[in-house]
Amino acid sequence: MSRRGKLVRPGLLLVLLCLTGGIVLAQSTPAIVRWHIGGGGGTAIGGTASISGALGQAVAGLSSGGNITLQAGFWTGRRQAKIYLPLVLRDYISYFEGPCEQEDNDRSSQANGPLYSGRYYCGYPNDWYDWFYVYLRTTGRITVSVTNYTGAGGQLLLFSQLGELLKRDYQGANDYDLYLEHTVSTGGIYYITVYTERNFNTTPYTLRVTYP
Ligand SMILES: [Ca+2]
Ligand SMILES: [Ca+2]
Repeated sequence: MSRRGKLVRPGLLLVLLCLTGGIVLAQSTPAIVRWHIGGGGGTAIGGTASISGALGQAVAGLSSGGNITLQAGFWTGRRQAKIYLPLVLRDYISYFEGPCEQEDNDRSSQANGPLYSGRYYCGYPNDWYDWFYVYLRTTGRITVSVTNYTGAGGQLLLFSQLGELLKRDYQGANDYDLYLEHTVSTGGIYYITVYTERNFNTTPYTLRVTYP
């Protein structure tokens, strides 16, 4: 019998300690090495725990059944595909869908727009100022019409992006329509204001703008 037979080599001892530690951890402490929160961004909180999700990152991976395969996320093992966002988005404009004004729209920085050319929008003469704007890619004629207008002391105004008054129409006596047209020499943003002095009410007026 030899005492050497009872010795444990240092390397083997380290492996045994690691295994033992792993067993202890598995028995007493839940461990999540890697995770991903699917769906949108934000933070879910319950008690003292909170988990943050990654914005815009869906659950990654493939799911398949039969001849159907669903793929979500960006890191899915598929071959790389090149897309050219600057080309896709170069002429993209996110137009104001309406159908009615969205208050507060009481100053240029709150203006609803850009409006589609030729679309009918509704607004309410329920306050002093309703601001809208259009975006022209090129020069041309802007026409603005407001019909079924039931405010009083009304005005329809067209401004340049720099705030220069380009055209104005005053409401006349027994007048329920406002109209202006103006030819602009440069493209860009133009602001439209429906001004109501009094007789505020919630009968909708119809606003329609045309431009090239
Ligand atoms: Ca309004
Ligand atoms: Ca307003």
